[in-house]
Amino acid sequence: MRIDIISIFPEYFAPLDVSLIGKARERGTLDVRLHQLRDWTHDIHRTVDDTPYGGGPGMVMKPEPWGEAIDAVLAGEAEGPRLIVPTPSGRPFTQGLALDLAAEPWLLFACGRYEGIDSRVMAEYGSRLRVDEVSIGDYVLAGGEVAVLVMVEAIGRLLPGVLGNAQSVSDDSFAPGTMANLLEGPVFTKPPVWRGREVPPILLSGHHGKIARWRRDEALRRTAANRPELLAGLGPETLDKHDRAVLAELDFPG
Ligand code: JD8
Repeated sequence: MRIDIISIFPEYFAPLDVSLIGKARERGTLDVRLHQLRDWTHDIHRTVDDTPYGGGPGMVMKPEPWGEAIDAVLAGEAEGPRLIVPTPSGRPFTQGLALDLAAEPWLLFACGRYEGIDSRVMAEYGSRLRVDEVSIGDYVLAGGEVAVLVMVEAIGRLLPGVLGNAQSVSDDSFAPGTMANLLEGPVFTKPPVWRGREVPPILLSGHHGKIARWRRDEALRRTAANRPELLAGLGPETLDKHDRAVLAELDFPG
C-alpha cells in the first residue's frame, strides 16, 4: 500500500519510522511519503492560511497550495488515491472503515490546521477521487495530524504480514463478527502472584473450554460496564443463554 500525507507539520509523522509501521516500511509492505504543504506556496512567508469569508474566529487554509500539492502527488499516475480528510465533522472512523481502507492500494491524507481547509478543495477532488471526511472521535484536536497517525496505525496493522504471526486481527474488538462487538477482557502474564495479587486460577488450569468461557464472561462484564450500547441490539444469534445469564446477573437491561 502507498500512503501519502500532506501537512504543514510533516515532522509529526516521525512515529511512523518505528515499530510495526516502521518495519512494514522497511519490508516494502508500506510506502509512506510525507509532503510539506508550504512547498506549494510562492510568497516569502509561505502563506497557507487566510481570514474566513463571512467572518468568525481563526483562519482557514487557502485552496491554492492544496490544489498544487494534491495535483503534484497525483501527477503521472493513471489511477488516483482515496483522499482522506480528517475533520471533527467527518464520518466516524471505525474498525469497519479501517478494514475498508486497508483494502485500498493508495491512500492520500490531507492534514488540516487552523479552522480547517477551504471546502472547495474537497469538492474539487470529489469529482475525480473517492473523498472521505473522517473523524476519529467526539473531541476537538488542533489539527488532522494526530488523527492521521491513528488511522495509519489502525489500517497498517491490518495489512498482510504487518502483524507478527503471534498476533492476529481475527479477534480484534469492533471488527464485524461474533466476539468482536465485545471489549477485550483483562489479560495476565507471569508472575502468578504479584504484590500479593494472584492471576485468576482458571487461567492456570489448562482447561481451554473453561478459560474461553471465563474470558467471554469478563468481556461481557467489561462491555456492559464501559460500552453498554455495543450490547444493545445483540440478538440470540450473538448472545447465548449463558451470556444472557451473565448480563442478567449484572442487571443489564436486555
Ligand atoms: C482536522 C483543523 C482544528 C477543528 C476549530 C479546533 C479528526 N476527531 C477530531 N477532532 N478534531 C479533529 C480535527 C481538528 C482539526 C482538523 C481534524 C483541522 N482542526 C479545528 C474545527 C474547530 N479547530 C478530528 N479527525
